[in-house]
Amino acid sequence: RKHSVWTQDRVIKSPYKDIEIPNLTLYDYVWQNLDRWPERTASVCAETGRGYTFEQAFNLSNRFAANLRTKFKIRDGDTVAVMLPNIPDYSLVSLGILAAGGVITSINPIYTAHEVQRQLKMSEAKAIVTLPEVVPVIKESLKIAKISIPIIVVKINGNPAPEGTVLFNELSEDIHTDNSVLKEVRRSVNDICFLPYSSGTTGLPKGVELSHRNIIANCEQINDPINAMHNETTASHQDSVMGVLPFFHIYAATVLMFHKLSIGAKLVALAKFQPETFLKTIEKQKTNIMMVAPPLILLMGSHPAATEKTFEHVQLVCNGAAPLAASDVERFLHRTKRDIDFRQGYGLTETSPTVAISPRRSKRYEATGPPVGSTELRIVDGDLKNLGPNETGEILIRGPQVMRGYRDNPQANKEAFTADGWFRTGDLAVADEEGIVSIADRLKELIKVKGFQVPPAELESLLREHPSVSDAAVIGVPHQSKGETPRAFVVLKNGHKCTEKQLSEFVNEKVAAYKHVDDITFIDSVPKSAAGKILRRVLRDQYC
Ligand code: 4UV
Repeated sequence: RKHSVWTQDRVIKSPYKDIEIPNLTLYDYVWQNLDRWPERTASVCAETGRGYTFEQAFNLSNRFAANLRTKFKIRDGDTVAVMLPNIPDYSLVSLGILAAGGVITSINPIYTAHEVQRQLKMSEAKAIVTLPEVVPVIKESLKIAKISIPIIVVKINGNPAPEGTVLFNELSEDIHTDNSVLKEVRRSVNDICFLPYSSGTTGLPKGVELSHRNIIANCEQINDPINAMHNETTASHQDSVMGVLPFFHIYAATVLMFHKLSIGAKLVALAKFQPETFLKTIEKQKTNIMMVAPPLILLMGSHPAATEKTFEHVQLVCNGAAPLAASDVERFLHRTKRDIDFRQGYGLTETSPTVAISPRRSKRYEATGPPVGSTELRIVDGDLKNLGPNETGEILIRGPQVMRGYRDNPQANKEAFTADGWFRTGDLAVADEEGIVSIADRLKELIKVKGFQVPPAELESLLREHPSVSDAAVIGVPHQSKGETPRAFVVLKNGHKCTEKQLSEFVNEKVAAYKHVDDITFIDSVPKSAAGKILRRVLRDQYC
C-alpha cells in the first residue's frame, strides 16, 4: 500500500476497499451470527465470574424489550437512559432497548444529579436503567428536572430493589412474557439508535444522533480484513476482550460492545477500576485484545504488578481517545517482552467513533493511520482550503459513520458541517504522503482528562452561577498522568470576596470527579474577541 491516497484535489481517500453496509438494524446486526456460538460466553464480570452465554443474552434482552413495551409503553423512537458501570448486563440492557424500538442515551454512572438531570431532560428519556446504589442520585436529578420516569434497577447482589423502582431481572427473566409485541417494532437503518452527549467543538454537551447505519458502518469499517482490529473468532478460538473502558462512551460502546459481540468474542466487564484487579484480570481471562486509553498504557508500563506473565496472551492493544507519546508505548511494550500489535485509533463521538486506525504492526506509535474504508479526509487551513501532505490544519471527515447531526440544534449543526457536508472535527492534524494521520493538537475548546470529555463551557457556566463571580473562563493545561486538567480564570464582582477553595467546592459538588476544578486564578477581565468569544489562546500565552 505504498501508493498515494491523495487525490489531485488534495482529498485523502481510504486505501481500504469500500465497505458494504448490511441493511439491518444494529440489533439484528449484533445477533446475526448467534447460531454460530450460542453456548459461548458473551459477557462476564471480571470480579465475580457472573456472566451470560450468547443465547442467554439474546433471550433475556428480548424479554426485557417486550416488557419495556408492555409495562412501560416504550414505543419506536423513544429514548431510554442507561446509567450503569461496566457490568455484564450492560449489553443485555442496551440491546433490549434497541429490540423494543428504543434509542439508548448513555450516562456516566459517576455523574452528579446536576449532570444527570440535564441529559434526562434534553434526551426526553422515558425510562432509566441503573444500579440500586445510583438510585438516590437519579431521584434527586428527577426532582431538579421536575420530571417523573420509571427507574429500572439491575440487581447484582442480594439487596432488594430500592423503593419506587422495578427490577430489570424480573423483567428479563419473566417466562410469561409475550415476546410477540416485538413484531410491532418498525425501525429502519436510518433511524437513530444511540444518543450519546458530546460538546463537539464548543459549548455544552449536545445529543449526537447516531443511526443504526452509522454504527453498523463503523463496525464494518473496523472489521475490514486488511485493517482488522481483531483476530477473527473462529470455531476453535474465541477472542477474550478487556472491557475496562466505560461502555457509556462511544469508543467502548461501538468498538468493544457492539462490534465484539457481533464477532462472537467474550467481553470481560470490569466495573470498578483498581490497578491490581485490572492487571490480574488480563492474566486470568487470557485477554488477547485490549482497547485502552493513555492512562492505562502508562499504568501497564509502570505498575510493579505488570509483568511478562500479565500479558502472556495479549496480541493486540489499541489506544485511543487522547494523544500518547511513542516513548510511553515503547515502555509498555518493552515490559511485555512480546511482539504485540500496537494500534492507535482516532475518532469522535460524532463519527461513531472510528475515523482512522494505524496499519497492522506500524511502528509509528504516536500516529494513527489512513482513513478506514469508505472514509475521506481533508486537512484544511482557516479558510477551509485543502492543504497537502505534511501540512498541518483542521481535519475534516466524510463517511457513512458521521452522525446525522446534533439533536434540536440547527446552530451547532451549521457550525459542525461545511456547506458541502464535511464534518469539522476541531482537531489539528497532519497527514503524510501515504495518508497516515497524526493528530497534532486540538483547535476546539474541549479539554480531555484521562480521555474523558470536559467541556469548558460547562465549568464556566457553573462558576458564573456563584453570587460573587462576574465572569469566568476555563482552559486545559497539560498534566503528566491525566493528559490535561482544567484551569479556571475568574473575575469577581466589584466589592466581593471569595476564596479559591470556596469556588472550587461550589463547582465540584455539581460535577463528576474528573471535571473538578482545583486550579483557579483571579483576573481583572476575561480577554474576549469583538464578537464576545473567550480568547483562550491569550489566557494560555499570558498565564501558562
Ligand atoms: O468524542 P470523544 O470523547 O471520542 C473519543 C473517541 C475515541 C476513539 C475512537 C475510535 C477509535 O478507534 C479509538 O481507538 C478511540 O474519544 O473525543 C473526541 C476527541 O478526542 C481526541 C480528539 O481531540 C477528538 O476530537 N482523540 C480521540 N482519539 C485520539 C484523540 C487519538 N488517538 N489521539 C489524539 N487525540
